[in-house]
Amino acid sequence: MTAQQPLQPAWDIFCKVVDNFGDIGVCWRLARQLAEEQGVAIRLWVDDIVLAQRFAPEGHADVDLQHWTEQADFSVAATVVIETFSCGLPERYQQLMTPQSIWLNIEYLSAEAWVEGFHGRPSPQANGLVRYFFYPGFSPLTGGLLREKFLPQLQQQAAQSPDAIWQHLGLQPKSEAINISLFCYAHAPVKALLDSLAVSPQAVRLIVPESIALLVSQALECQPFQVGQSIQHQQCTIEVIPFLSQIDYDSLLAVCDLNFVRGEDSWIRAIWAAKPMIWLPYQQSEDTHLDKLNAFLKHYLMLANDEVKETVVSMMQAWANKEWAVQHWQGWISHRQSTAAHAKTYAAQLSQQPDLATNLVIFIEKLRAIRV
Ligand code: TRH
Repeated sequence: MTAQQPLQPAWDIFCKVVDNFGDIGVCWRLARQLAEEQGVAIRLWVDDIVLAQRFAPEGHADVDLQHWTEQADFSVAATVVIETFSCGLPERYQQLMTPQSIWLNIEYLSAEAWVEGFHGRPSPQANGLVRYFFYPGFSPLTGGLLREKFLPQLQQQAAQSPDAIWQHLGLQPKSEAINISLFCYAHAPVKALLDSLAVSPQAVRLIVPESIALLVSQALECQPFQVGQSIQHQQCTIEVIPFLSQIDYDSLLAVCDLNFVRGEDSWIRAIWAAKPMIWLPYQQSEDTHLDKLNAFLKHYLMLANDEVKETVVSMMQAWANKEWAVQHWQGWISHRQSTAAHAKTYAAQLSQQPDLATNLVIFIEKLRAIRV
């Protein structure tokens, strides 16, 4: 009786949590989509396993979540190895790899033009292995964007029965107010936003996930807000909600009228929600995050009319540069319809491109073909 041979895992994905939720957010979404849509069994190696389990408590039948530690037993190297955000592969693991191993590094997302020139390029390693750069992006010359097949159905449900989604999220339908979701970093001008919403010409509901509730309570110099709390701030009702599953967060974005998002994954989810959005990039040294913002604005507004261009640029720039004021909120309200129409058009056009998981599979099949 031979010892049970370890199952050959089809693909290994390595994820190192830098901070926040985006590293695990992107990796979990990719692993789940590869399993569900591409039929690939995945081993997902994560260093912060507690965060990963908190992030996806339900797990997934075809995603084997593994704790990436110094002592981890890799047993065998997968035929396809996906490193994410240049997290590096353990030396011990690289020693298990062979020249037949396919090693990709999925980089952070950027709308900057230089990405197209780096996507798909090989990087020969000192140990003889070859690592390929795989850049997500907004153009057909990049790896594309994560986009699951369930999204159109989710959006249709949000359009046809928003009340059912509000109930599912534990919130009362509030169609007479402008519903806004807020997800931002500590450096965002939250107090200025709250002050502008307080004097809004139309009632506003600001939905705040628990992970940033403290930011909002501090801006109002209140005791820390708790999940389930509803706080009236003049024209603005603030409602604190628990951290949602990724799918429920998609639903929230789809039923809101305006979404403030950040980083990488929620940025793309807001695009697919096809609603007006304000993106705050992850802050980087020498303000390089502002280059990323400008590159995205250029792409996002390529086909927009002047009114939409002016409104969206001034809002996103003011939000990123801590210059938010009442006129930004009032400006959006007077151009709400045109920015909403643009968001729908942009999402419809961008979703014509193949999604990242599909591009990944195609890229790997091409590599396999030239390796035989
Ligand atoms: O949390 P983030 O700031 O993560 C960041 C970015 O990924 C950034 O690019 C990276 O450099 C840095 O981490 C290290 O923002 P992001 O990317 O939007 O990830 C948040 C994830 O959390 C995303 O998958 C959406 C998800 N989410 C939920 O699932 N439920 C929620 O309630 C909320 C608010 C977010």
